[in-house]
Amino acid sequence: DKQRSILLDISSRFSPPQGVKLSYGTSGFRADASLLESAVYRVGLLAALRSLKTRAVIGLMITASHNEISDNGIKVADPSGGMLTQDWEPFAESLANAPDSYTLVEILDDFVKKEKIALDGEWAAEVFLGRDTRPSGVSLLEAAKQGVASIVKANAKDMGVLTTPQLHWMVRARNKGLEASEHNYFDQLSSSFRCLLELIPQGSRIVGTNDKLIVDGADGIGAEKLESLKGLLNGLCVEVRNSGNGVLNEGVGADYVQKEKVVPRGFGTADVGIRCASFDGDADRLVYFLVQPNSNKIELVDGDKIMALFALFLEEQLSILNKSGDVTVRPNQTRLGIVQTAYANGASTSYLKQLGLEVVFTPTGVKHVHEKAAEYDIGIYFEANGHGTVLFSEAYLCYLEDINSNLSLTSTEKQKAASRLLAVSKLINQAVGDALSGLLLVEAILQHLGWSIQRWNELYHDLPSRQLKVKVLDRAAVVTANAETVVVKPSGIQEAINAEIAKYHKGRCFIRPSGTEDVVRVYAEASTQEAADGLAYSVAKLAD
Ligand code: 16G
Ligand code: ZN
Repeated sequence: DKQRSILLDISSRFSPPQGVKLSYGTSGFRADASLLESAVYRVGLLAALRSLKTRAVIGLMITASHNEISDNGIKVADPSGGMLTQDWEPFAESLANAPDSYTLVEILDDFVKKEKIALDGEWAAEVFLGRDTRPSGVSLLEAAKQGVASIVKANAKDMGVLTTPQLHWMVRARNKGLEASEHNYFDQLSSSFRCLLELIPQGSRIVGTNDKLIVDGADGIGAEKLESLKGLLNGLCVEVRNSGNGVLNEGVGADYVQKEKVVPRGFGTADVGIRCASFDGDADRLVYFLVQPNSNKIELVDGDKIMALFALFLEEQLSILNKSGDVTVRPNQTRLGIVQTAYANGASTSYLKQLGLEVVFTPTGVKHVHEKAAEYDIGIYFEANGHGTVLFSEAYLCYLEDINSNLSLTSTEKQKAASRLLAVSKLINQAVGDALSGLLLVEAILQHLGWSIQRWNELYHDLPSRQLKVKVLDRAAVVTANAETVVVKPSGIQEAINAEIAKYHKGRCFIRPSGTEDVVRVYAEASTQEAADGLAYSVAKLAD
């Protein structure tokens, strides 16, 4: 038939590279850009089918995030704006690795039958495409378009050069029947930020000349977008550095700053004492830092500490809402959940628990933490690397709207708290972690509390930690349980790790297979840096 011949024709122009097996990992397909054209074409096909199946807009983002500029990658955004459902990942993999067009079409056929997808129904698929600033993105975007165009009942819409979270936001907005342009995105962020500033209690705003924020844009797309957003913001003084004149992610960006704990390119002793932040290459990660005097070291304010700040602020609003006095307000029912991974610094976990909060753990990766956070009225997740957000359930948002519009409430404080929470739900990206919106929320909360970054950083002190990676023949040989904190295979290893941990005060250590590289990762924590290093190195030997 027509569909089949179109598929055979177009797909034959995108043959896969010889001898390369791609896997759809935690961040979709990622590899050297020269290897990706056929995979990207095929993910275009998948996205069109996903759209037909869900009868909703699907997103395709071409980016390799914090990886070097010669790499690229592709990720799918599901109708909610979240990650592609895990059930479809094996399909993505078999499509990408099909050796030729005939096998490809056969795999597609089987899948379409199994999933009961109507290729010639009424509904036309729609796929939003976005890419970051990588030069290879231009031709890869073209390949993705061809993929979508190979399904007769599908249309691709090029949304332009975007941050990853912008594209996810657009998919989510459109599927809620809302307008989904970049203008709408900027408008929502800037107006909810303004709203939070207007609700700051009298007298707590920091007034001072030392109030500048400097942002390292990783020479990527986030820098460009922050420059645009800046024009819409009052009450925030931002200087953007590394905004595209240097090489993307080279000695810059959130991943570099968080892993190396040194200043990014373009920063130095002139910045000592100033509040600094860093985005990664596609602006879905955010960390803050302080430049140290007389060295290239930094004091890192990581994702865990951003989470602690958010948790503190949200908890404050909830306690205002839950104060007794108004029968109309449901007391103490809000379920606030904090979701971390094993990489969260132990000091952050203790701090959050001591605030009386419920802290739960999941395996590494956005899909796991996001899914868990979505189980609460308000769920906060952050990975130490700076990826995270705050999710609000629909039911809880309705409840907040009710309070907000309830004129019989005696307490305007309660209405203000509800308004703040509503503003947070609009500011912070409900689809994925977003450096732009995360940055604005941090800034609004610091102003609300009247805090400097130094005061924020004092919330707790990180335990010294060390991360190592061990190259192994088969990382899949290591199998973990309990949110990656315990090794169940090969047998005996966990006992040996426990024996090492027992030698250290406040020792904690785990190993896990990487989801993105052919390595096993080791994480260790202890009361001193020497001890953390010692523990990490001795456990790394066990993993070898
Ligand atoms: C990916 C994940 C990130 C995780 C990292 C761990 C997404 C979108 N990104 O970048 O959340 O922290 O992988 O990498 O899920 P690893 O498995 O190599 O340690
Ligand atoms: Zn990223």
